[in-house]
Amino acid sequence: MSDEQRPDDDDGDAGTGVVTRTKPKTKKPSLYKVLLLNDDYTPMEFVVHILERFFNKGPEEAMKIMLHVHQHGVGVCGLYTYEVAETKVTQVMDFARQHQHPLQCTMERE
Ligand code: TYC
Repeated sequence: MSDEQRPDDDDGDAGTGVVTRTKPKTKKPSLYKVLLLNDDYTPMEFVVHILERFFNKGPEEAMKIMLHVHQHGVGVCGLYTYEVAETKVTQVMDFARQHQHPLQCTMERE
């Protein structure tokens, strides 16, 4: 059937269409930095342990991050989706409180 012969559909636009998306549109999740803050009381070894235990850092990387926080006041432990970052912050804050250290951990959108 030619274009001239084909009956028009009833939407009144004589068959002009809208291009439809074939690939489903996906959104990348926002990432959040989990930050450790320096203080004068939390032992250095405790901070290194936190970085190994909750952020899966090796001993050398953990030491490097701890010293960065000690010297600069704040440092990034890792980048995570919102819920994972929130869980890390809670785990660190609970663990520090259990050991009566004033260590502070927060998160910030990348
Ligand atoms: N400033 C602490 C000390 O001298 C060590 C420390 C490092 C504390 C990093 C907190 O997030 C921190 N014992």
